[in-house]
Amino acid sequence: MATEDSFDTDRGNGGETHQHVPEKGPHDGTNHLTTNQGIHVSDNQNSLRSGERGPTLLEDFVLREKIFHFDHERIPERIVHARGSAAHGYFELYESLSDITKADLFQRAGEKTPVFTRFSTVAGGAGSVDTPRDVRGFAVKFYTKEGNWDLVGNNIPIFFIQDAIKFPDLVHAVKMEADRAFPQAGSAHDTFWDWASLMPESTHMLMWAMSDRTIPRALRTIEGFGIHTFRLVNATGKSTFVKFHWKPKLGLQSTVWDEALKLQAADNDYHRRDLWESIQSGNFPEWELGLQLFDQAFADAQPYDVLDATKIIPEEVIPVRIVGRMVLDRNPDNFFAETEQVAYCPANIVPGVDFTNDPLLQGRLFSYLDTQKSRLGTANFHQLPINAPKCPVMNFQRDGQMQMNVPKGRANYEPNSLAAHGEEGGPRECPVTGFSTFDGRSENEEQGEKLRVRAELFADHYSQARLFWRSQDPSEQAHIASSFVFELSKVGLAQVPPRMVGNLRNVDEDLAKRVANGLGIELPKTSPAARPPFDMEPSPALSIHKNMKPTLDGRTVGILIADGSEASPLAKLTTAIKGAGATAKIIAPKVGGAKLSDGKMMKADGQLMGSPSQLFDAVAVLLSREATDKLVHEGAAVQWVMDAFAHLKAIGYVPEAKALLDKAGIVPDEGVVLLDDGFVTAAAMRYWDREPKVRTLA
Ligand code: HDD
Repeated sequence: MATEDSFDTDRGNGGETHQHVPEKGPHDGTNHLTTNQGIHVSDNQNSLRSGERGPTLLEDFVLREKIFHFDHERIPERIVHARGSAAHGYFELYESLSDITKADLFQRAGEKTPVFTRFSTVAGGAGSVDTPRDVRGFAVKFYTKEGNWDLVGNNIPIFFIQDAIKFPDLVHAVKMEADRAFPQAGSAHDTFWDWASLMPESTHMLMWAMSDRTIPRALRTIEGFGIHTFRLVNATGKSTFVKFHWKPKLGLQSTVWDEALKLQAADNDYHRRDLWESIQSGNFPEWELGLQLFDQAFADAQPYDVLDATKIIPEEVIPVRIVGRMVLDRNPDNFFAETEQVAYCPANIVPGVDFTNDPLLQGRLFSYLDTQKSRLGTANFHQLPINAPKCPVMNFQRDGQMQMNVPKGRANYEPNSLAAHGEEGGPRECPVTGFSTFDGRSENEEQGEKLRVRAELFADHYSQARLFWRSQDPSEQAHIASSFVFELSKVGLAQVPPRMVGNLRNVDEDLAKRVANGLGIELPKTSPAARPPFDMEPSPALSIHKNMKPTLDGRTVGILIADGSEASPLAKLTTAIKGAGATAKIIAPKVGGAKLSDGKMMKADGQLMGSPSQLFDAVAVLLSREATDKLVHEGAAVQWVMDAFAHLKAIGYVPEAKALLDKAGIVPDEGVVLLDDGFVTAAAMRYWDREPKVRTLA
């Protein structure tokens, strides 16, 4: 038998010395490897065998426990939103909202409430890439003093469907196809467009999905929306309707489609890494929380139904009132325990917040609790640290798989009279502090017979799709039309594209023509509309371009150097980039770096081959003439500047490097500037006007 002294990993290896001798635990028992039963492990390298070359023994509980646990490391992934990244942080209230809600987290200006926020794509599996064209989930768990409130939203303020009963159909249609299991993480395929073209109510959402909203630059640059109309209820019981908005501090920022496609090759984890690194470096992502508040009289006067999740209320009609901010300042300690096991549920609300009769929301209230049981395996998933409220939880719910608590006493039922006889009687209900549901009937919400119908105004499927189209600038419109062409060009079912374009004729004749032309098909007949669409006043708030901030704050600039690059302009440039709040990444042909003009080695952050310009918001080329002469024959270098140009980014260069730009066919415009000529200012923008020079859009 091995004693601690004789323990050595050489055993079982013919006495030869292993290269790696594992570190031993201290003999006092601290920091000692143990089994899950707390038994100290003496050897984590060799299983228990009958003799040096004999069979492994069933008795080896260390081995069996380790393999048993490993065998069950994966849990079922989320039905949707499987791919996600999350972070801890806080919500800070700017002003008391006690006049409109009694929710504790909205009472005291300056108060901070801990949050855990998870962002996700919808269609792809847990191991899929970060940058497909897809809606992004935006789910926030507020750990309030009165229990957990989950605001489970998306980065688009509306949804594909009006009634939860259609959700399984939507998800089946968009996920990989049933027989062939592809494509992964994308909507550009037969079943999605077959379904969508038969569901006119999805048209408004399709407009958003085909816009650049679904190819964001970073999770830090997306908006978030609660989507449904909710209620806020104050201490006197008065209800105010509310729509929740998250506005990113960095402004909206998206990529262009070609860039998003290439990012899938450049970095599968582009968004996950960006979120992690920005928090790691102290550059904390931040959003402001905004509310659109309105009453029943306003709701009654609108030409759409505020209970219809396929409709927005334009910000120009009801302004967004900013009431606080969310800062994400801590990465998870463990991805599985936190990001994977977090269980959001729109039914988790606190006193002062309430639901409406939105039929999509009503169905969600069931689905999320239900799904957690099959995903996390037990009704006790709320006890996992990431899900547990940070306030007392006291009730008579008992037992079940994986019960973590050890409730004391006999009181596991209510009412009981145990307290009267000297025992613990357990908690009791409280009509004052307890959650009481707002009685919607007093505010004209239709209730009565039991019907499977939708309210009349739900039948208008096109007016707001038209509003969205008319609110975009010409470049954004071209992106939308081109996305429809791209997606429908991947559809093999001949009946689908004409049907979809027939629907689009109800949105805008020009859009429909451009899509038909891009597909090379005849303009089909206009699809019949259940209600004739009407024109709404365009809403500039719906445009990304009109809401982007010309800023380098939080962005990344790639600088291409090679042996012989001038040291002092490089130092000046990196200082200026950092001064503007951005990160400078040095890229060189060799990751070890390059020898600068002053003879010093400059270490690179990335090798040219593995760091294409998709990874940066703007690029600078700081090469000597000799290095340029070499790199004009290097595909990766030519592609580096060519892609930056095609992705409408600023390019800064020194005169010695001009030949590389020429080789890439770059015709200088206001975004292509000499380093000394205000490159850092130019780098804060994208150059949309350049696009017609680099690609043909629909
Ligand atoms: Fe959902 C997850 C957002 C409609 C059923 N949903 C999920 C997540 C987000 C959303 C962000 C991931 C949460 C996380 O990070 O863990 N879902 C939405 C939005 C919707 C919506 C904004 C419409 C406004 N969802 C919706 C409907 C149903 C579901 C109508 C079913 C009737 N959603 C689910 C689910 C998921 C989910 C199957 C999968 C994993 C989970 O819940 O925890 O229950």
